[in-house]
Amino acid sequence: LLLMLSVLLVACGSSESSNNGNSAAGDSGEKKVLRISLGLNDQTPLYQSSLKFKELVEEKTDSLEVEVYHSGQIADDRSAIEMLQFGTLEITIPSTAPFTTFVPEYGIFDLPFLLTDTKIVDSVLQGPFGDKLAEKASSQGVIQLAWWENGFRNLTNSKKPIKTIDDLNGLKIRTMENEIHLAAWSAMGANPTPMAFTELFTAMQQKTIDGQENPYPTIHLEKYPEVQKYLTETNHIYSPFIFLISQKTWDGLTEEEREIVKNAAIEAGEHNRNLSRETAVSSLEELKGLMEYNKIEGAELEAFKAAVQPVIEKYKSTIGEDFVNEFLAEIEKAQQ
Ligand code: TK8
Repeated sequence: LLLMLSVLLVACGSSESSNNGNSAAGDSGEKKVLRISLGLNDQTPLYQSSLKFKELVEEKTDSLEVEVYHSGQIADDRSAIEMLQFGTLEITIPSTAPFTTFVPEYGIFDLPFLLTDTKIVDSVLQGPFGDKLAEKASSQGVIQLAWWENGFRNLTNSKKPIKTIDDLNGLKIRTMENEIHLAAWSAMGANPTPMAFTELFTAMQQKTIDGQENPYPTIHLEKYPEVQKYLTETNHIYSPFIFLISQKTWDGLTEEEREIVKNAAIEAGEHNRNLSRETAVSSLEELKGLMEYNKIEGAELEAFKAAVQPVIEKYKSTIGEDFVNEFLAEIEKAQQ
């Protein structure tokens, strides 16, 4: 209830300021306000690219106004998706992992060590296969307008360097709220706990967990070196961000507004991918000076992969055997 109330207050505040601040909408009525809920802070490529989306939309029309809320101020990923379904929030850009309880096929991204570089990622997502998956969101009262990027996930912890798979034994790792991630970390010997991203920093600070995994920009820009000492390059998962708009919001837009919003989501998404990749490189450089860094590779990487193989086999059927096979064929095609 409190959450709903605070969102209502935010909504009231925003339509008020749009009235005061802009006479362009004039007598023709109020501007439609599109609020974006983000989990990450205002230093991240996600936030910067959302500002880009705002700019692109607002330069094309006077009828729409975009407001960007960062750091889970409105909600965490899963709650924000639910708000889109109810029509109490317009846009959110979550990771795919918490969306799999709504649409299981998004679970292809949770199968570890399959998407290993950006060339393959782009080839799989920026084409018919990516479109086909995105269309599946519509069954849940939300529309996916574009693929954005969270990035390749890597492990941090406060306990010890992770050089071999045995080092993971008993390590308390926070995972996203996703069954496959839990199963994968258990299979690798760790002791995983699912948790909303909004709870993560405090959990690390209070040491209720030892470690977590996220892309380099998040680890760096959310200041994890303050509470985590060891950084291990595992590249175990590629996390997309998905640009979602509420079906209810979409239904309330004119044809022209839909076109503007969709194109802006795609164009800002390209900007986001570039920025995310540049930031991954610069963030890692910074992190190497702040944490003890090592990389899992060679025979050790093979041991990690072997440990999660049964998990991949097991969850194929949950996701849909045919769909997983199609995904694997796309990866193979991209590698040629
Ligand atoms: C931000 C989340 C986050 C994700 C996670 O809302 O939960 O670890 O990687 O960045 O989507």
